Amino acid sequence: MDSSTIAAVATPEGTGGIGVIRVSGPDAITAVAAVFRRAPFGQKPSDSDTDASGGFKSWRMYLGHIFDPVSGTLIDEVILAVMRAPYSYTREDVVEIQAHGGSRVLEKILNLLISYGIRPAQPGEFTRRAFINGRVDLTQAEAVADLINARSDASLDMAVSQMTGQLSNVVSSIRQSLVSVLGSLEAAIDFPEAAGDEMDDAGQGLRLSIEVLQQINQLREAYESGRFLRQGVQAVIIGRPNVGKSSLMNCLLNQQRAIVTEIAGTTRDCIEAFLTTRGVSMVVADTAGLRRDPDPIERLGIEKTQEYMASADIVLHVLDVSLPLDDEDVAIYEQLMDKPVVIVINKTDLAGHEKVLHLSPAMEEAPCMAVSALHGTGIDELKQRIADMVFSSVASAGHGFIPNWRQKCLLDQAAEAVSKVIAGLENQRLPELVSIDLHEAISAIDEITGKYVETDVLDEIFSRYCVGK
Ligand SMILES: Nc1nc2c(ncn2[C@@H]2O[C@H](COP(=O)(O)OP(=O)(O)OP(=O)(O)O)[C@@H](O)[C@H]2O)c(=O)[nH]1
Ligand SMILES: [Mg+2]
Repeated sequence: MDSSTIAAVATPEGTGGIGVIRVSGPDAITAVAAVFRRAPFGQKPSDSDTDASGGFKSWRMYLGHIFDPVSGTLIDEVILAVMRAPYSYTREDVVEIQAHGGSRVLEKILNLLISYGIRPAQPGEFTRRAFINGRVDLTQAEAVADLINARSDASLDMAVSQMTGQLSNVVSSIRQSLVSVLGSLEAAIDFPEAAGDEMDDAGQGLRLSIEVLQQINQLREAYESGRFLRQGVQAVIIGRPNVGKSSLMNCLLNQQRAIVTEIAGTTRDCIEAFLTTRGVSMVVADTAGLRRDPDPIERLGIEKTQEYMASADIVLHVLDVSLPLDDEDVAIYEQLMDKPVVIVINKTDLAGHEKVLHLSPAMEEAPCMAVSALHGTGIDELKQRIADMVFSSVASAGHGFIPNWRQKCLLDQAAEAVSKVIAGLENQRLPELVSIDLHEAISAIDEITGKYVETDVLDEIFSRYCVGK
């Protein structure tokens, strides 16, 4: 265990009203005390403000100045928040210095602390210490990064529930069941003469293993269907040239992002933009209109459109209500196969046109929204429809937890091992052999919560955090 004391600026770069420097480790309090003069300046602190040795009390805030003891120069007026071990974020002694939020001020304070033997923290090192010191498990530590990076209400809610240990609870109950199956197998190995009980134990072990596999599979499915709550939804707007795809994109963004003209084939490249709507974050892509006889540049654009379509989570297929449905519209729709799709019937404002578009039988099955991208009508309803589609797939995903990719890979390993356990119990294989698979399942589960985890895995996880967290 690293016993150094670390410090970092915990607030974002740039200027702000206040900036926080966080210090953690055995020397945190003495180092900060050496460069801090309390207010009211010149007066002795009263007994109630300090502990028996005259030092800072835990869970107290102190107003004063940070100064350079060598030159005597005053650096800033600050508030210290002192949290003594183990009642702190890292379970070590922690001091948070609330200074003014100028980058130069914060840099000076940090350098001063470094001259007192404190070292700059690595990305995520405070949270890593919280994990190493047992304050949080690995799923909770990972949720801290998700919480900071959350760009929508839905991903924020998910991060909060994971941070408060709800995913850990589900995973722990899976582990408990596996351990209890292991217990009965080991009893069968150690006391083979208790043959009568063995049959009962094997039957119960099998039932429990099947239950565990179901729980693991629910979490794996949640990853597939809820991945976009973590990563954002990839939505792509497609359709024939000139139907109003770029106009729709601009309407969704409420900004003139893509060029709109009456010339068919205006958009040549795919244009992406980020959008948060109804608690869902989305990357929307406007694409080149799909048609059979494109010019060479359009052809390249169409190839890109096909790639976007293949990787999209949701497709918005735009049709022009003022034109009859065309073979090409049907052909585009058929390419989508089983992708979630919303048919967007555009240009509903056009007076004098037949406003009912006769869709193909397959298209009739898809959700259909009428809009006017020119006037912005129907756009709110369309956004709501997209959000509903996202949330309904998440709601059907089980516990409401969405594992991240690392956790999902370990769940895959656990599922494979538990399937082998089930097959072993069903075929009455030797308990010694079945227990090998059980151990494998348990160690995959333990890696999710970080009970056993390699250092390089931790390095990889925490390197993605910001410095100061
Ligand atoms: N009346 C009416 N015109 C619209 C509407 N939406 C788009 N348009 C017009 O349709 C024409 C084509 O619009 P775009 O948004 O450029 O269409 P697009 O599908 O991106 O076209 P390409 O990029 O060429 O494939 C423009 O003249 C728009 O002003 C609408 O809701 N109502
Ligand atoms: Mg366009």
